[in-house]
Order: sequence, then C-alpha cells, then structure tokens
Amino acid sequence: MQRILILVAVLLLSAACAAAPQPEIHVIPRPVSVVPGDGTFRIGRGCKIGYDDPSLQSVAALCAGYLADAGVRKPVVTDKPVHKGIDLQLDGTFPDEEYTLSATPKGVLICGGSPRAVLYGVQTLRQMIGGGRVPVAEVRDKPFFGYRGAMFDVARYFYPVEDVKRFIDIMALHKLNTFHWHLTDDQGWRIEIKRYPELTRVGSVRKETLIGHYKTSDEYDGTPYGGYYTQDEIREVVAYAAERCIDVIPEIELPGHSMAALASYPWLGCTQGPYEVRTTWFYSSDVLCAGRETTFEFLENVLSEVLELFPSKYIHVGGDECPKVRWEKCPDCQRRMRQEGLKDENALQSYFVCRIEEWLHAHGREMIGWDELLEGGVTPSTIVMSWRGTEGGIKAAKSGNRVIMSPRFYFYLDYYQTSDPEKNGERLAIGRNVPIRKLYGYDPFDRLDEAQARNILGVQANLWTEYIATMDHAEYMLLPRLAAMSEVAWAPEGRDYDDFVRRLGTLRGLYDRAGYRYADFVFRGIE
Ligand code: TNX
Repeated sequence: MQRILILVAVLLLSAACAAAPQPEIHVIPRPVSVVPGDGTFRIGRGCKIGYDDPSLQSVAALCAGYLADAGVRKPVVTDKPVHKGIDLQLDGTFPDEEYTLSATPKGVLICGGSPRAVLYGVQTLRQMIGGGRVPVAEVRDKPFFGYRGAMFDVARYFYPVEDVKRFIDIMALHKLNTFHWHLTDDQGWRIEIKRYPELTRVGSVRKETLIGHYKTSDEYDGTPYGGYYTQDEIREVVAYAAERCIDVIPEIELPGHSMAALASYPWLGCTQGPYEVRTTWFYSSDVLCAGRETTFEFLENVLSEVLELFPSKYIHVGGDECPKVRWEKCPDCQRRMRQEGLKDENALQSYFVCRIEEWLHAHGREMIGWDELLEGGVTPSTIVMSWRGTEGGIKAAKSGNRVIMSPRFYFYLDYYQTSDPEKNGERLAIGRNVPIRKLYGYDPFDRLDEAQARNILGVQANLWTEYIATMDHAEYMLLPRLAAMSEVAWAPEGRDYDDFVRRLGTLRGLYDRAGYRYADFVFRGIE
C-alpha cells in the first residue's frame, strides 16, 4: 500500500513538473546557441563542484562563491568528477575561449578549451540559476573578439584596491578579459615607483579639486586629495584579475597628461617648473620634454618597474592630447628635431613614442597608444586605440595596424545616459550622452572589408572619472551599459536590441543579488 502511495505521489509530482513552464534562458552576452530541454536541475545544499584538472581549481573555487551568492548553501569543491552536481572539465580539442554547458536534471557539465573558457561557462551558469534551479539546456559558446576591454581611470579620482577588485568582478561577470588601468594623469600619479619616490609623495596629491563642471566653474573645495597603490597592492590586483582570467594593461601616460610627474620632478618639463598637480580637469600645456635624454632615462626606469609588476603582453603609453606649445619654444626639443630631421612637432611626438615602443619591444612587450599617435605616424606594430571617433581606428586598420575600438560617442561611460539628463535626474557628468541603445548598436566593422576587419582586435568601454568620485557612482555609470558593450564584444553579429533588453532583466536580478548599483533608465523606457 505504502509503495502504491509513493508511486502515486511521484506520478503526481512529475505531472506537476511537466506542466510547469520551462524558465526562459536569458544570458548576456548572447551565447552562440542555447537549446532548451525539459526539466531542471536543482542545486541543493552541499552541491558538489568537481574539476578534472588542477588548472581548474581556482575556477571551481570561484564557482562555489558564485553559487553561495545565488543562495546555494555550502557548495563543496572536489578535485574529482562528481556526476550529480557541477562538473568542470578541460577539453583540449576546443579552441582557447570556447565552452559548452550541458544541464540535465542530474547536473551540469561545463567543458572548455582552457580555464578561462570554463570560467565563461560558469558565468553563463550564474545567469541561468533561478530559485536554486538550472533549466535543462545545451549551450555552445565562444567570443567573437579576442580583446574585450574596460578601462578604469583611477587618476582623476583614486579608487582603493577593494573598489578595483569590484570593477574586475563586474568585468568577469560580463566575460570581458582585459582590464585597462589608467594609472597616471595630470591630476594624480597612482603607482608606487621605488626609484622615484617623489612620484607618489608629491605626484599622488593635488592641493584641491574643482567643484562643478570645468567649463563653467572656478570654485575649488580647498581640500587636498590623493592616493596611490603600493607595488604590493598592484601585485594583489594583478593576481586577483588573473584568477578571474583577466589581463591587466597598465597605462602610463606620455608625453602629455603628465603634470603629476612634472610636479614631482620638474626637470622632466621643457621650462623646468615649478609645476603643480592639476586641480581642475582637461589637460595642461606642460608636457614631458622630448629634447632631453633625462626624460627617456626616467621613462625607461619607470617602465622597468612597471614591467616587473604587469606580465601583460601589451603596455599602454597614452599619447593622447599632447599640446605642442612648449616643444615649439624649447631649445632642446628644437635641437632634437634638427638632429633627427623631424619636420614638425607631430613628428617629434612620433619620435618620442617610437623610441618607447622600441624599448618595449626590446623587453618583449607590445605598445598600445591612443589614436593621436597617427598624426605624426606610427610603426606597423603599434596598436591603435581609437577614441576620438571611429575614423582613426578605421584609418589604422586599413593601413594594416591592429586596432582596439573605443570610440567615445559609443563607449564613453562617463557621458550622460539619457538625452535629457536634468529631467531624468542624472548626476553631473562630463557632457554629451550615450544611451544604452546607441552603445548596443555600434558596428565594429563599419567601412572595413573582411581583411581589414581582421585588424580589429576588439572593443573597449572607458570609464573616465573627472565627475565620478565614488564606487557607487562608478557602478551607476558602468551598469548596465557595460552589458551592452559586452555583447558587442562577444556576439556582434545578429544583434537585436529588444531581445537584449528582455535578457537584461535576468542580469539585473544578478546585479541586485551582488549589490551592484546600476542606472535603471532602460528598465523605465527612458533614453
Ligand atoms: C578624453 S580619451 C581623454 C581623457 C578624458 C576623457 C573624458 C582620452 C585618450 N583622453 O583624458 O578623461 O576625454 O571623456
């Protein structure tokens, strides 16, 4: 009798399960394919996460943390296959970043060509979990672009290590793989360099900060502001990012945007100072002197320490917005131009940057610079980051240079998010606006034929912080626009905005659980 009762109960229960509608699977960035099946896998208390290769240990640990965040009690990691739980496996036949995820009522199997691919599968799993269950499905996935970046400007405002880690976590959730860390600028030098202690003693502090917008205000707060990372902290961040399969590219700005360095060591400038760390935004006419050898010695010494800290293949040297007025009057710069047969100051800028590039090559690294570098000419090996628009990037890609597209009218997350910021209650921003729809619609292949398009390494969103002083505010500017950018980077073909917005609802739930701030304009239909 008892047996019959149990049987009836089981039958009733399975009928109820069959009738329950299969939850829709919403993942951002959109996977290559998702084939839903019937039923769900319930991730219960003590759910096991197994891995089959020691290189997956930290991915498994991250997975356990994510499950705990999603409400799973006490997930357990083991270095053996578990079958009735979550299995993580390496599959050497897969390309580096490709993975599959198959969820059955018994468990989830994630296979990837590398630990980073498996981690992408785990990030997808995070978005599939709802109410402690994973819907049965087969997911196949790989990214379109190999470079999927986000830049964080910690020079204008300083963000402590904990904030930077949060930024990296947010990147990992969106399957981005390159963190561009903007560490030096006119308003602050943020990285400890042992050989030049003044860079942080003097250069990391400005005596006060502008209140309001630099175009309309001349009011200052009268309060010193500063901060920097010790080399140990830098190492900590690089290791944290590496665990999340994210490369960190440091940016050391030259020859412009260098007031913090000039204030620390006035002999770096054409007029020899005195200089002070800039207290307002925009940039300064004073730049590194291109005539004196001491400038290059300084930069090589700084970069030597930087290379020790950052294992990344690429190093970013800025190169943007470098006024030439000091060079025009500087006898050392003019002598350099005569000696080197350089026709103008743009050519001098190229000379400057190419020298640094040569040095980086000699040390096994490659150089990225902003698109202004094109004005005086670049070498074929320079990687151009196109920010002033898409023109620079298109021109560079056509002439065979590798390019990262970061055009400001699409990917500048410091711009307003709606067309009527005041009415919509947006906080003060630098200007213009990039609503999420605009960002989502960016075409990275614009005006390029197939061969030229192959020079586009990828895309990047930039968070400049002139008007963003706290992590709360940074997250509000970043999310959910970063989600749109991640889809341009991961799955640029066949995008559909309405479908994206539908899927964004699920990601929003995850933002809420993780405690990430975000702007909700898109959810209220405001553009
Ligand atoms: C231009 S993008 C800059 C930054 C500013 C940004 C503000 C770039 C290479 N230079 O220094 O922070 O505009 O949107």
